[in-house]
Amino acid sequence: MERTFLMVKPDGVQRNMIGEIVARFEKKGFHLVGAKLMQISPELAGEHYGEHKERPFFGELVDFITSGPVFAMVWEGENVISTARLMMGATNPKESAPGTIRGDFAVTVGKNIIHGSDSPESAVREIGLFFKEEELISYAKDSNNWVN
Ligand code: DAT
Ligand code: MG
Repeated sequence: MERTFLMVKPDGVQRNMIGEIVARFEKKGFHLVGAKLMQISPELAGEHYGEHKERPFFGELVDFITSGPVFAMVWEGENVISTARLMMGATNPKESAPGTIRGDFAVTVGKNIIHGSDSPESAVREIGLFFKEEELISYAKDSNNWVN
C-alpha cells in the first residue's frame, strides 16, 4: 500500500488546523501510520527543501518552516500520494480550488498550511528524513475493509 509524508506547517499549527487536517484525511479513508509534533532544525529544513536551494525564496522558506513546531505525519492508502496533493490544492492559494485545504484556509504562497510529497520518490525520501522505521506503525483497522 502506498505511503506519503504530510506535514502541517508552522502557520497551520499556530492557527489550530491540526485537527481539521487530520480529520480530512481520516474521513477520506486514509490510514495514519505515524505522527509527531516536532521542531525542524535548519539542517533538516535545508535537506527537506533541497530541490529549492537555488530559488530566491529558499531563505524565507527555511526561516518559515523552522519558525515554530510542525505536525509531521505518514499516511497510507491507495493512490494516497496524488490524492493528498489534490486534497491540499495548488501551491499558491490564489489558485487552489475551494474545497481543498489551501483553497479553504490559506491566502498566500508563503503561508500555505500544509506540505505533501509530490511523487513516490519524494515520499520515500521525506518519510526517511522525518521518521525512524520504528515510529511507523503497521496495524489493521476493520473500517479499511469498507474503504478498499
Ligand atoms: P508544494 O508545497 O506545493 O509542493 P513547492 O514544492 O513548489 O510546492 O514549493 C515548496 C514551498 O515553497 C511551497 O509550499 C511554498 C514555497 N514557495 C513555492 N513557490 C514560492 C514562491 N514563488 N514564493 C514564495 N514561496 C514559494
Ligand atoms: Mg513540493
